[in-house]
Amino acid sequence: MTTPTIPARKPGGSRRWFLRAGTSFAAALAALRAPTSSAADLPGSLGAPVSGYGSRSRFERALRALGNARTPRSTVSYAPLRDTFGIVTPSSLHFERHHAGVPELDSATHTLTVHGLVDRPLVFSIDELKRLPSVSRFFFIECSGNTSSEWTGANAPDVQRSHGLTSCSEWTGVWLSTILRQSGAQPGATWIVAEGADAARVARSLPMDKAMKDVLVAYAQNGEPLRPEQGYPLRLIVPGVEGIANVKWLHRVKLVDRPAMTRWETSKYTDLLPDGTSRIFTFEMDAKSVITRPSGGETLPGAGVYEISGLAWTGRGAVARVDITTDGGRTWNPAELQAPVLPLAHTRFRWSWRWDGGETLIASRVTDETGYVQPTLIDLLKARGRFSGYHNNAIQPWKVTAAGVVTNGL
Ligand SMILES: Nc1nc2c(c(=O)[nH]1)N[C@H]1C(S)=C(S)[C@@H](COP(=O)(O)O)O[C@H]1N2
Ligand SMILES: [Mo]
Repeated sequence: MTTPTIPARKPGGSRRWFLRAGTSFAAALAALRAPTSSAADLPGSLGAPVSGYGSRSRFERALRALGNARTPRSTVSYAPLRDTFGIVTPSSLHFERHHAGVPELDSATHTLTVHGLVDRPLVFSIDELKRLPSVSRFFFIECSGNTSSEWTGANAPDVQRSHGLTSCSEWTGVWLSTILRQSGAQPGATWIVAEGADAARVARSLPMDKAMKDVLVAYAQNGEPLRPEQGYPLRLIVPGVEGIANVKWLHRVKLVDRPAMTRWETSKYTDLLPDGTSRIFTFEMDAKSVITRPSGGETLPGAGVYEISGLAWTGRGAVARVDITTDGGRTWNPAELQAPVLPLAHTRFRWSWRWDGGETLIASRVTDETGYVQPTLIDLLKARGRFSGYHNNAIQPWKVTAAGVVTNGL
């Protein structure tokens, strides 16, 4: 048997760990099992037949974690970020946040009304929307309440509970600008108000320039119609902007001359500051990253090489770099960014780590293309002055004990 050779890569490439480790990958892994005869693994009978709509292997168990257990009906569920790969969140595991449950809407009868300060009020069926020029893009959504547990010290046990209110999908639909050009906007129309057809009638105001720039009226997600939980049959995707603006079950867009000041942009989703002013209409999500593997709740079997992997994103464009520390912040090393690095989408990063078996803290820190650097929680608290339920984008450390137990390092 010959020893497999690892193709040479430029320094900084994906084999960088190998050069650092100065040993073979196999030796660096804690325990590799010797191969056994595979004959016993061969099935003795035919496998299952084809099926009309696929499902995952029964050996896979990752689930959304349901929040708000106190209330009779959970209104939030967290994506299992540790158990997802690449940059697309499977639709079945996309986080959920609904203020009044998931309405049952029929795409055959659902309509979108465009009215207010328009030249021509219009009503579109879903089929009519599908006749307009379509566009498909990868965008993340993040609830501005994501990571709120980490503000207070009520530290979440795992990355699902601490960071699972973000997900990334390929969305397909029509630019809102295409639709608004059909209705025509009157001169005073400086804002739009988008409203959902759920029982809460969630509605958010958006400035007209954003509405005309890159807002998507989406009817599909990851290659199939939207999931009911994600707004079937129609939702707004407002790239980079806090989750609540991404109005689900969209049935109405009204052109107006001022923001509507709905409940969802005043009493909610506003951060009161110590000086009595508030951060309101905080549209763009600040750059944020988190290591998803290894992360809270897992146990490393022993010293050796581990791939550190995680997600980074920013509401202001593309991720420029991610740095990793494995020594509690003394030194930082650039992680490899998995192509494609798309603006306003999750970016997957990875770095191979040779753990010496000692207790340490590991963390990631993103820098976005505007030069903004993800802050520590202490710096963020200094800037904001006090705990707020929203917009915590601080660096998330995970503590690794000598026994390999990974816990929240905050
Ligand atoms: N109509 C409507 N749109 C809504 C909501 C809602 O409750 N009703 N929740 C908002 C919030 S707070 C967030 S974070 C995102 C969550 O989108 P998702 O459930 O598809 O992850 O949808 C937003 N759009
Ligand atoms: Mo949200």
